[in-house]
This record gives sequence, structure tokens and C-alpha cells, in this order.
Amino acid sequence: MSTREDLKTAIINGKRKDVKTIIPELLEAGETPVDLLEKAMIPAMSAVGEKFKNNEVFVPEMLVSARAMKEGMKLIEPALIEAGIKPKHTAIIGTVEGDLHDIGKNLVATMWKGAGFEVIDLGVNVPPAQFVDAIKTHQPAIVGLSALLTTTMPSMKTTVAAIREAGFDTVKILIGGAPITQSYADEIGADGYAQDAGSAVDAAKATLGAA
Ligand code: B1M
Repeated sequence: MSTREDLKTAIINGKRKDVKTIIPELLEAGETPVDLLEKAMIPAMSAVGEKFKNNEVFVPEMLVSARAMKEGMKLIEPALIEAGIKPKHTAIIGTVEGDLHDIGKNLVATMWKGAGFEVIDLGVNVPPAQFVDAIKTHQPAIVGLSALLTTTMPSMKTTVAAIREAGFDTVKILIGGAPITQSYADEIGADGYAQDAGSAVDAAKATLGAA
């Protein structure tokens, strides 16, 4: 019988096939998708980040871990959004220009879907003009920006400025990602900040004044 620790190890080692067999086994045994995410999968990615920082693994290894993580997310996403209800709000989300990290952004998108939002995901490396065009097209209530690199944080500032300069004063902008803080959100004029995917739901609702 597999354990959460086995799942964590499989993601760290980029063993996609193992991830695909372990997750259904654990769900079948009564584990919740949220626990798998928070107690095995996210900690696995943190461990990979630590190893990368200490030069124990390099970009290719980080990539195979990320692929294993994504494989796992595909399996738990249906369960995470199961409680979903009819969309009340439209949200646009993307990782800002220059940044290719999308695991955290995808998780936020999943949680928003689960909270009943219709989510339009623009993907990664999204230039400010693409956010502006998407807002024109979809008229969302909220826009989510994700950044994982200190070097791409300025893209968030440029994106917020571009959205406001295009005249979208009422659309709420929520930002997040490992290097992001509330004070950075305040500094660049974002309406809200969330530290993780779970709090991104509360933060979005608070920003929209919804219960
Ligand atoms: Co990258 N990388 N990476 N990487 N990578 C980090 C971010 C890093 C911290 C690793 C390290 O040094 N310890 C470091 C950044 C250092 C810094 O800027 N301070 C780093 C680096 C340096 C790089 C490259 C520059 C490496 C190189 O090429 N030399 C390069 C940059 C490429 C680019 O983007 N232009 C690079 C590349 C990559 C891969 C492509 C190999 C791969 C990404 C694959 C993918 O995403 N498809 C990768 C990975 C996997 C990581 C780590 C290991 C894991 C990231 C992750 O998925 N975490 C990461 C180390 C780490 O984070 N500990 C690292 C799990 C995920 C669930 O968490 O994304 O933080 P996270 O999302 C959280 C919250 O941040 C929050 O909620 C999420 C869920 O709780 N959140 C939001 C995120 N977005 C939000 C939006 C919101 C609200 C909350 O509202 C809208």
C-alpha cells in the first residue's frame, strides 16, 4: 500500500508512472485531494526547489519533477472542483511576461473553478497587452497574475499599469507567487494578494466583496 511519502518521493524523482498509480490508490484508500496536494505534492516541489538552490539538481531534473506534479494535478483536479457550482464570476489568470512557471498558477485556476468561477487561463509568459485584450474580450470581474521569479516581478507592475491605462479601473487584480508579498501588491496598485491557492479563493471573494 502506497503512502503520501511515496507520492512525494515519486514527484521529487520525476516518476510520472508511479504518480499515476499512487494517486488513485491513495484516493481509493480515503485520502482527500487537498491533503495529497498540501501534505505531499506541494512539499515535493519545495524539496525540489531546495535541491536546486543547493546545486543538488539542475533544470532538467526540475522539469521532470514539474511534469510528474502536473500529471498528479490532472488526477486530483476533478476531485478538487467536484464541489463546483454554476460560475458566478469570470476570472482571467496568467503567468506574467518572462516567466514560465505555471504549477502554482494552475492550482489557483483549479481552486477558483472549484469556488464556482469561470476561469480563462492565458498560460505563461503573458505580455501586458494580451491581458488587456483578454479583459476587453471576456469582461472578467477579476484578473490573477502569477510570478515565481524576482526578475519577473516588474512584469506584474507593468501589467497592472497597462490594465489601468487601458481604462479598466473596476476589474480587480489579484497577484501571487513565491516572491510576492502584500506590500508589493500595495506598491504596484494591485487590489489583492494571496500567499497560496487556498487563500486565493478567499482573497478573490474578499476583493469582489462576495461571500
Ligand atoms: Co524555477 N525557479 N526556474 N523552474 N522553479 C524557482 C521559482 C526557484 C525559487 C528555485 C530556487 O532557486 N530555489 C528559482 C527562482 C529564484 C528567484 O527568482 N528568487 C527558479 C529559477 C532560478 C528558475 C530558472 C531561472 C532556472 C534557470 O534556467 N537557471 C528558470 C526560469 C525560467 C523562466 O520562467 N523564464 C526556471 C525554470 C523552471 C522549470 C521550467 C524547470 C520549472 C517550471 C515548470 C513549470 O512550472 N511548468 C521550475 C520549477 C519547477 C521550479 C520550482 C522547483 C518549483 C515551482 C513550483 O511549481 N512550486 C521553484 C522552487 C520553489 O518554488 N520552491 C523554482 C510548486 C507550486 C505549487 O508553488 O508556484 O509557489 P508556487 O505557487 C503557489 C504560491 O506561490 C501561490 O499559490 C501556489 C499554490 O499554493 N501562487 C499564487 C502562485 N501564483 C499565484 C497567483 C495568485 C495567488 C497565489 O493569484 C493570482
